[in-house]
Amino acid sequence: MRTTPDTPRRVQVGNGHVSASTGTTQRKDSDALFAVVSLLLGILVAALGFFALMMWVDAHNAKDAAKSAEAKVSNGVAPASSARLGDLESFAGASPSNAEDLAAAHRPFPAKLPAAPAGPVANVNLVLKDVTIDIAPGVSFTAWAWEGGAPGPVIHVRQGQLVKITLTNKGAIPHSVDFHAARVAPNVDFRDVLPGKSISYTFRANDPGVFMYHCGTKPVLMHIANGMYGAIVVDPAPGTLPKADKDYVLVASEWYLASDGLKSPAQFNMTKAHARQPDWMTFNGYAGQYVKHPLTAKPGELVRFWVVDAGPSLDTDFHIVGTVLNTAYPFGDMKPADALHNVQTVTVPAGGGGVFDVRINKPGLYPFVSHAFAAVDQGQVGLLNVGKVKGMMSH
Ligand SMILES: [Cu+2]
Repeated sequence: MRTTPDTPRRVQVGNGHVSASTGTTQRKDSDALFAVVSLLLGILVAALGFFALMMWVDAHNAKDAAKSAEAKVSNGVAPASSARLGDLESFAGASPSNAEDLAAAHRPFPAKLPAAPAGPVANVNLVLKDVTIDIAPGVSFTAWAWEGGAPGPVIHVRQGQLVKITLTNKGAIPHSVDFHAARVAPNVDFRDVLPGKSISYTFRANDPGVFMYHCGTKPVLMHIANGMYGAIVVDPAPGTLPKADKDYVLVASEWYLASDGLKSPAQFNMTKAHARQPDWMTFNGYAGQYVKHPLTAKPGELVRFWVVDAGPSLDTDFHIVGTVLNTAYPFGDMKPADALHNVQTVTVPAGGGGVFDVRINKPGLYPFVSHAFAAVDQGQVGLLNVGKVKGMMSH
């Protein structure tokens, strides 16, 4: 290395010694010190450079992630990172001071299974409509639902019948109807129907059980959560099941509200629906309606519950307090050989069904619930009054 008096600070580092370019001892000492400092500075610069490189790599990765999120949005997938879920405000349990009176005055959704039509064809007319409904005492909701509210009418047909569906859209936007009991081409029969228009299609009810039906127009989550669902019971061929003395249909569902719905009707909240944080959960569309207006049975009667969970997103864990389910047909598989016996709680999945037979001998008030207990606090509870007993449950 070439050194000159003009460049006294240049040093050569190597082989464990420091050589300086000038002749005096003092200068050699200061040069040595400088060499050490320079060495340390060099290491520092290298370290800083390394961290800078790492930060650049991170920034680059973040940019890629942002680009990929952007691509997902443009593909119609909602960005999960755009909602601040911690800020969600719950309106669970909101009630006016006269809630008890309103609950007593409420006309409960008829849970009793209607008769199936006779003959080879079952004609089903459904009308979709934008209606304001009550989902709990004093809590109203601007639903996209059916002419009679939500859920839609209970449909009852017999295995082997030809079901002729006619759907009329009296709502403001396109809707459709998807029957889980049907084996048809969904792009044809479940297609969107424009406002003011109708659609008809048929399917053979070959599969017995209890099935969900719902609007399948995108975003499906929004259409179901707004109230566009119901249940169809397909009776198994005669002789398959023991005859029930009482048949009740329950449609479980969740409600996601943008306000408490007390002074003015609440609208649907998509952020809560995506977060699966409902304000209310119900059987047949109204919180606790069968607590005030219990379903009934005589001691020893065979009571059959046909349960659909419309969701849109949470399961129902069906349980009857104070007894054990004598026979359960999980998922609505009605083959007696596939049934379960003497079980306590059976899951009904969102979009699925289950049938439950129970025979209760002791008179009393027997709550039926989703035993995922937050659901009970949010309204998914009712009572079976066996033997016309007086009084109410303490819980
Ligand atoms: Cu719809």
